[in-house]
Amino acid sequence: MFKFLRDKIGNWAKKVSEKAEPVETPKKIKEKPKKITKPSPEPEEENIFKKITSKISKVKISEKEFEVYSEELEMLLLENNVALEVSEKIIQKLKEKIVKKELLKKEIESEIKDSFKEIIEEILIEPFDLVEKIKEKISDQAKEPYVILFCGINGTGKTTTIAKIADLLKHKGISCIIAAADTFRAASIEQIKEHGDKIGINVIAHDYGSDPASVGFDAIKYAKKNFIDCVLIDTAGRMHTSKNLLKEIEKISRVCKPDLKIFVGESITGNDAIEQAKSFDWTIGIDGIVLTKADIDEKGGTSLSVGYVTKKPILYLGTGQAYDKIEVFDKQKFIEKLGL
Ligand SMILES: Nc1nc2c(ncn2[C@@H]2O[C@H](COP(=O)(O)OP(=O)(O)O)[C@@H](O)[C@H]2O)c(=O)[nH]1
Ligand SMILES: [Mg+2]
Repeated sequence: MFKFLRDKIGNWAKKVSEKAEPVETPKKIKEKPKKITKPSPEPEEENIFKKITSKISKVKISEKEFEVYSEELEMLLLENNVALEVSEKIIQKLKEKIVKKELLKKEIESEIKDSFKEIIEEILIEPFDLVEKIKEKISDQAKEPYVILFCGINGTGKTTTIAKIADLLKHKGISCIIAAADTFRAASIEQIKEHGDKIGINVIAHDYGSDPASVGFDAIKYAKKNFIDCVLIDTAGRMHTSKNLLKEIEKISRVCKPDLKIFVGESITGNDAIEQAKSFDWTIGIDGIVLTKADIDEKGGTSLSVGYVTKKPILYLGTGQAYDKIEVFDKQKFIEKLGL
């Protein structure tokens, strides 16, 4: 996972540290005035040795040098699915942190990596705890179910993610039902029902071609009547560029009044996933993101960028096809996976 980005950042840091020019040593090293009152704590010989070695190995990266390196870095980041505005931000921050700073040559690689770590920590949005959020609402006297609407384009893993989340919530003692509001794609109702059977969760479905908003509405009604804690609404995949289909999801959202709207995107699609997230956010206002297929994402840039660009947190990463292949998005864990 995220192998390419990790290696690229590491290799770049190494290269910069190898190429960095030593700070110019002064022509004459001024003789230190002899201290009469306080004796030197270390032998004179050792002091001189330290002074010389630190002078030789100290490096400073000039602004000009950094420009050259940063062009290369920008390419590496873009190639690894980091969005343009995020790579620009990284470079600008990195410049502030390392340019013109006197560093020991051996320290420069770790200094760059540490700076990266800080920058990435700043860029990633802190996710909220979905389980806690649901528990907060259902512990309320109102006894209203917590409603989550899932959106995204075709094939990103919405239905699979819903099954995973339903299973996860069930294990946390939160009862769920699923609304099969993808009434459009052939076999979609059978697919979600099959998941429901496997994980032991009821699915509320109408016929194909029926109004998806009314499926969601009925599922909420059923949940209220049967004291079910959470309703997960599956929807048909729609291109983020199709105005009519976006109108339809806007209607589902208006009718069902979800507590949370989650965009499901593929981590492997890079900038496209970011454009999709922006478009759904613009249409219904998303609250969080699930990035699927992180198990086959070698690059990692989408996970790094999508939150920053949309200002919405990544809540979970999908890491495989099985129901338990879902991980809470953890900033520190992500940084660790990048090997920083
Ligand atoms: N490797 C991998 N495959 C996934 C993941 N999530 C979903 N899939 C697969 O992606 C395909 C499409 O998933 P589906 O849930 O039907 O997508 P939908 O059209 O958005 O509802 C299926 O073959 C899933 O098994 C994931 O996290 N990792
Ligand atoms: Mg589906």
